[in-house]
Amino acid sequence: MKLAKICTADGSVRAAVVRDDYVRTLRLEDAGLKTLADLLHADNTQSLVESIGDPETLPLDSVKFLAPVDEQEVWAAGVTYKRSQVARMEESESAASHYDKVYSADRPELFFKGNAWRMVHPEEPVRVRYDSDWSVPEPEFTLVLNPQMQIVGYTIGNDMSARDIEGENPLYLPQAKVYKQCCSVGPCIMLADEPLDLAGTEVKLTIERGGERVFEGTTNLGQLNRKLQDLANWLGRENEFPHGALLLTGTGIVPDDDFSLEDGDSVSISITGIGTLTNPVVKSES
Ligand code: DO4
Ligand code: MG
Repeated sequence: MKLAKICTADGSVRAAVVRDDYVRTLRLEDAGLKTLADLLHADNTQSLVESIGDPETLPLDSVKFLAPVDEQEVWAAGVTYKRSQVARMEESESAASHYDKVYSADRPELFFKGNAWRMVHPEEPVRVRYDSDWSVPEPEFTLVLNPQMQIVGYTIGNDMSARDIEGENPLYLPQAKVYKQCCSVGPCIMLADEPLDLAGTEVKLTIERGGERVFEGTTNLGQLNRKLQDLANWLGRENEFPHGALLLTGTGIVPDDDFSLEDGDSVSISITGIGTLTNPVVKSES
């Protein structure tokens, strides 16, 4: 089952079940709930959804999908795929050994990516910093975690990254990673109600420029060098998330070193079973 946060033609924001060509809105108040996160964090999400009455169905193309996040913090894991380890070691001569070690260390790299309000909605612009000449999108399978750090769902995240700023000095990582419009999530959440076929879960990144495809790459979750629940457990270690969290699990796709995003590009990330997250790219001094 897929759930989303949508905005309808009259401007109201609703939780909804997503089907192939329509959405079914959910009157959360009927179940004593306020937000999509409340529904996701309930013990019996599926049966609650089925019990909520008087639904309205709307064609998919008549609604706007919003970032499916309420008050959760959004975090990210890094260097979880071989491709990311190699790319990072190339971009940062001085810190190459740190990336090398963290790839195989027990403790993963985890960093804060943003609060819920910072998350960019599907179809809205993500940003390249004006002071970066080498920036890329990072297409990441994203865990939706309840306050107990249990995986309740999956979505798609784009961890926009300034490779030149990170490569200059690893202490600049927060500036390379966290700035306005630096992360998009969505378009919906697939409930984690069945075991995942890791190798069968494909992540695909497509970048278009002026209507032409300028980059395409794929990977799959079988390439991820960490267990999903282990990443969640590390995030929860000596930390608390009363509103739950989203955790981007790292990129397994990095364009070649001569590629940088430009103003006007379009980034699409597709993940098996979830859908496609598309965002235009903006780069400007204003
Ligand atoms: O240390 C850099 C961050 C790595 C990252 O974001 C990734 O591998 O996805
Ligand atoms: Mg990343």
